[in-house]
Amino acid sequence: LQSQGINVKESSKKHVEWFPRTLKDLEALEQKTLSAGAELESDHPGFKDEDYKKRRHEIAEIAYTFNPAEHEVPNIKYTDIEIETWSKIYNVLTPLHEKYACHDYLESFQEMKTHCGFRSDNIPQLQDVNKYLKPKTGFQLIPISGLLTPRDFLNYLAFRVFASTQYIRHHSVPFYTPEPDVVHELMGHAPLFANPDFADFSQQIGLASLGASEPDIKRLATCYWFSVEFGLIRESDGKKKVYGAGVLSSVDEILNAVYNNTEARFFDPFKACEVPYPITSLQPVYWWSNNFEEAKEMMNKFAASVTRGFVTSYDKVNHEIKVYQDI
Ligand code: NLE
Ligand code: FE2
Repeated sequence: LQSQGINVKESSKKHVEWFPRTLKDLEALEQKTLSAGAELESDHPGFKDEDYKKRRHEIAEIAYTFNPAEHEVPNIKYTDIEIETWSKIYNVLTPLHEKYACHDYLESFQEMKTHCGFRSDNIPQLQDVNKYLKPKTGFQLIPISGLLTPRDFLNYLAFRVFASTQYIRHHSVPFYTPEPDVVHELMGHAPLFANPDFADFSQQIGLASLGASEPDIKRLATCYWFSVEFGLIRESDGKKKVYGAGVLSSVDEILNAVYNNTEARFFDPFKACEVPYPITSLQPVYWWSNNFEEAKEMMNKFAASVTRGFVTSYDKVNHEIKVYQDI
């Protein structure tokens, strides 16, 4: 840490994990992706499908060679089978969204239909989504080739960068998959990054994760899970609507959140951060906020409680992380 220009007092000197300071540093993180989608678990529906595995490799290669500081995200030419899987999900999800997705999501989804090629017969390209998002909130989606550790994934968010997959789920399981895929990233995550409060909320989690201890990373990742992935919003009419991407991208998860009498708790990061959750099955508990501004304020307090001996902020002109030593 000292070599990077921070004077940590001898007495408070403790080990701090390396963390990215520039967009270029994110390239090093991408090279650390786990398995690059190569080793699918044996119970994955694509496990025995050689063509599917080959295709996952092909798409992973594109992310490997991509440099976030220099390039535009390359377009993928999706196959007919891939587009058919997308259509099947799109056609069932969009009417469900009309009923159960939060207002802000629906609003930017409409715009993305016009500007980013969201259609039943087209899988939108990350680059087209970025052209829409960047002027709105400075957020962008960049491709990764496989799973990142929770630390690395959250670190990207500090830069207003969302690490995104580009492959699509296996055609045999359209309505629920435990893995992120392009349906999850685009139908789930992309639209809300156009909302300034939601964008700030997401970045706060990222900034707090830079150089955080392992237990703090776990707490931040849990907050992320219960909000960005599975959060609900109580709208002004008192009805709870969905904003979490893991719900919005899955027909089964929406139905579970709406019809299965699942529990909903008020999102307090200090409480939510300690609660365990399943990652390969439907959620038993969802957490709600009144609005993104409120969620952002609460996350701000939580982030301030993650002490590391320094605080971080983002310089959006130079796309760099600034580090200030605690006084
Ligand atoms: N279960 C979600 C879906 O099927 O779209 C993906 C969740 C990824 C965290
Ligand atoms: Fe996600």
